[in-house]
Amino acid sequence: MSDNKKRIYSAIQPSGMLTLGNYLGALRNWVNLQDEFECIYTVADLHAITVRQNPAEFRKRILETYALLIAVGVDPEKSLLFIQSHVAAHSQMAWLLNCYAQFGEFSRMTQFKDKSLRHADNVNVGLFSYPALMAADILLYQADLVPVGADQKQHLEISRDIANRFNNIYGDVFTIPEPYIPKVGARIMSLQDPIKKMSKSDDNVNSWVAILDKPEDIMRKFKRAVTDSDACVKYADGKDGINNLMGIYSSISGKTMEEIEAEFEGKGYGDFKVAVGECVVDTLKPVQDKYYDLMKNKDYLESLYKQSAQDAEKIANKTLYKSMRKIGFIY
Ligand code: ATP
Ligand code: LTN
Repeated sequence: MSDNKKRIYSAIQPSGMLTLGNYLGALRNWVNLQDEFECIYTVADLHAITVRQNPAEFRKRILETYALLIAVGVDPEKSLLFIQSHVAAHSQMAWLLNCYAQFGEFSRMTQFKDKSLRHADNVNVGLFSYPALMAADILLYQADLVPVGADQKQHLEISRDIANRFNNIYGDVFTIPEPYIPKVGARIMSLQDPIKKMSKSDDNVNSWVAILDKPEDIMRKFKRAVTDSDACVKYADGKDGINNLMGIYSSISGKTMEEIEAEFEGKGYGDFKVAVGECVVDTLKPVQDKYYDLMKNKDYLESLYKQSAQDAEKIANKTLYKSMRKIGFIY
């Protein structure tokens, strides 16, 4: 890894099947940034246990997520790609940063409010202090830029606040990270309730398209997508369902909203939904083929994640020890 390129850090939770929202909002950018930047990407398994996971499924899903990241185009030769829990510094740094974050600021996090409503029987302290672990991830690697979907903007702001607060006390320890949010695709909505974001942990399987969904399932989900009674493919306030489908189509085809309106002028929603479904199927097909190939070679995956964790640890420990020394620990 070269020293003069700016550094990118991002992560994704292995909390379910990765969705089209994850792909268009985040992963596609991860791939595109690899030539210009020094990229570090993580499967955020520690974050995922803020919601209860079934052990056997969780173990399987961590590896699947790792393979899927390579299948979408993260190149382990160019970028560091590792599993968060394999580098102990993430948990250690999260503890330190918890002590530089305020109860009040964490209480205002929308994700915490949403998830505590959705998992009312398990509002654990980890769910609350989730942003400290996320700040630890980013700050350990002195990342300049963090590619994420729009829903993570608030978490990034808090990471910046924590970093600034720490630097103000101890001098320049952390690089202050900037968010990198795509112009289109930053917020893909649920196909069943288009005012909610498409989320892989949504119980309604028809609300999301998984990257690994079979073509017939993808087509069915798009045909059933909730729209309105207008029957005119036009981007407008109040047409959340159609706006979302147009956003997906635009994000994949590169066409503007005006071009899409012209293409489907005089055609009904049925034709439009089929066109969106087909372009999604075509985009995901090569990713799926690569994924199934990779999963045949678990030894290869294991050698990759072990090596990357060792490489990541060297960078992470340097920042961890520097922060500890600044705080006054003996080590
Ligand atoms: P969960 O439902 O378990 O909270 P998630 O689907 O929101 O998970 P994350 O692992 O939290 O996924 O997010 C991974 C990345 O994908 C983040 O950068 C996030 O901003 C982005 N992302 C998630 N959902 C969407 C979406 N619907 N549209 C655009 N980007 C998204
Ligand atoms: N909270 C993020 C996942 C995540 C992350 C990060 C993203 C964990 N650590 C560090 C960017 C940088 C999410 O997407 N829900």
